Amino acid sequence: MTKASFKVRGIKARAVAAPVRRPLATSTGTISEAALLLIDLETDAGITGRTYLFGLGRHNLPPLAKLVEAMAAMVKGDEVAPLDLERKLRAKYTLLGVHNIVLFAMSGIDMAAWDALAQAHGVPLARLLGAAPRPVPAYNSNGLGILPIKELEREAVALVEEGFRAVKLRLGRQDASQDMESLRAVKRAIGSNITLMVDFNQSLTAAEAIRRGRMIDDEGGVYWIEEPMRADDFAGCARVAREVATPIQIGENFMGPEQMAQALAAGACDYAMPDAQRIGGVTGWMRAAALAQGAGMEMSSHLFPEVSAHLLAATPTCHWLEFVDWAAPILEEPLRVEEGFVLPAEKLAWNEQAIEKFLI
Ligand code: SMN
Ligand code: MG
Repeated sequence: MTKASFKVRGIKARAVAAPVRRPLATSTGTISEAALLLIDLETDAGITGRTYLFGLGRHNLPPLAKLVEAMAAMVKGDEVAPLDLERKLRAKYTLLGVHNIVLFAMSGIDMAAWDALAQAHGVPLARLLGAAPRPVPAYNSNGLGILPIKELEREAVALVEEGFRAVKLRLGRQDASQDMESLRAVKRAIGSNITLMVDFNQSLTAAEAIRRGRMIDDEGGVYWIEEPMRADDFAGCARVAREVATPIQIGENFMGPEQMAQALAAGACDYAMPDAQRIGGVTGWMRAAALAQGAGMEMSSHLFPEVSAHLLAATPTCHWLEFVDWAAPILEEPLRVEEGFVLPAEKLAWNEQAIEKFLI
């Protein structure tokens, strides 16, 4: 059944905190539970568009929900036309600045609206975007935080055994030699046939990023160095990218395609990995994908594997999907992983019983 035109009836936002299988310690803090805001965009066609936002911690969910509700009131009765919704909301928030949680809330509404459109057309999102929902290469990001060496070795093997050919290690300890020791331990544990990325979560200065980047160059075997320094200092990132041979990856903190354009113009990175919630949802992602194509740059995803699998299938320079299973407890069906590839799902459906249990 195809609905040519239908309208937003209301948007429901629910906060949940679901357990994660492994807490993830980064250089800036530990993710110990999945704090998610579930969005249901109800329409007059009887279709409900769904998505979730990531709150980092449960304390951030109430203000994010309030923003989504405020925006819901603005678009109530409007057509489910994501590009028009985006134009309207951007105009309404220009004086406040379309960044951070304002942009997250907009991205949530955008993703839910695209989900409703895909359902109305009876196709998965990738197809609506013009791509077959093909499997995309994925790395297992469900672990390898900043941990003692012994635990790292065990966890690295466990992550590979979950069916992946690539994993990501978090770095950014005070002591560079301990970081290097952890890197060598993980390399030993997984062998040279498994792709290994590292992520500093912005913890270094530019000078220190160059120093440690060169240590990693000398060590070898690292596929990318992610966010070695403050990710919005594009001039600084560009210096690091010039001085370090291992490719520099940034993008999870691009606030919309506009910022990504600035980063690319500055030469701030070798690879890009937008985050669906920060880049502007499906609409923002598709614009970012065109920027990456224009720059001839590989583009990966950050978190949100459920929607990112569809988006990457439609991305000309599709690179790696970051796989985390943090939303799995509240979904009807977990994402399918086969031989290191993630398969875009037919649809996103909530497990209402589980949601009741994890509701905040
Ligand atoms: C990360 C960022 C935010 C939450 C969890 C993990 C990390 C990643 O930077 O890229 O996985
Ligand atoms: Mg990262």
